[in-house]
Amino acid sequence: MIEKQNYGGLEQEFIDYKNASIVVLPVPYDGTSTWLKGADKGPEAILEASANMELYDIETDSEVYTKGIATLDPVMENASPEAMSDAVEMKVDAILNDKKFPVILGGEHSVSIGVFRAFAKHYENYSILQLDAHSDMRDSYEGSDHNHACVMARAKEMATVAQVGIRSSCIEEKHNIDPDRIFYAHEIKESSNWMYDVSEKLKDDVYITIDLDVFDPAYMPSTGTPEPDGLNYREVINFLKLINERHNIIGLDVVELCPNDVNKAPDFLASKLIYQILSMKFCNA
Ligand SMILES: [Mn+2]
Repeated sequence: MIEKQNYGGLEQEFIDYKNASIVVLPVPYDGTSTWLKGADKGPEAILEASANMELYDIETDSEVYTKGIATLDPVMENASPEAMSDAVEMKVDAILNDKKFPVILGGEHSVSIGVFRAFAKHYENYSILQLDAHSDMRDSYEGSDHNHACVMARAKEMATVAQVGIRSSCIEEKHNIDPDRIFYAHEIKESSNWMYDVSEKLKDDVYITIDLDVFDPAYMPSTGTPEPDGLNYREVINFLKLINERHNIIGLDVVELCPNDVNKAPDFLASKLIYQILSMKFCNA
């Protein structure tokens, strides 16, 4: 019998939904990805890696799992990106009604659209912080406005956005991109103040959507559309520490892990990234 994976491989007393402060929702959807397929295997790979992680976080000197981390059954709606978004919205809405902190595991980036909609119901004035190689600002793509390439165009309709680590766009997206709210990877590398500049653009409540291709492919080769010249792990962690100090992080998704059978390091990176963000959020002394 295959045991159901729970994030962190935790003992029963820490995975009970009722007592959990944190809820992990896997969405293994890969319906609209355009190049390398396999993002549907992402959630399982993150959960598997997470069971092999040390649960003590050195930087915050804490064990965030003791706050309770429940892992829900995956959302399996596959009929269309629109139907999947509706199903995700319903689940996240329920998690927010229960006053718990949602962590969504993709799947490709289109899984975030339903999440944004659920947050818009609960937060009148929130910001969406995107970490990504791609601006994802197309109005529609391949016949759907719920395609992964349109995620941030949808986000912009619901919240103020800031885009970080971007290094790939198409010219048709330019009219949707606000030059004051996009922080290109090449500019970040030359700036000493970029983290504060991003923070200035964000409201108090911040939802974070992380497309793992924001990282340089040297660290994160397991994505559908890897782009050179990305951020490293420490840059991302230090940036999110600053965001956590200055803002209220209200939720998180980590998407586009396209796992490799041989190289498991990227799966561990994704898993630990989530754990470190949760440690900052819940255990920052
Ligand atoms: Mn991307």
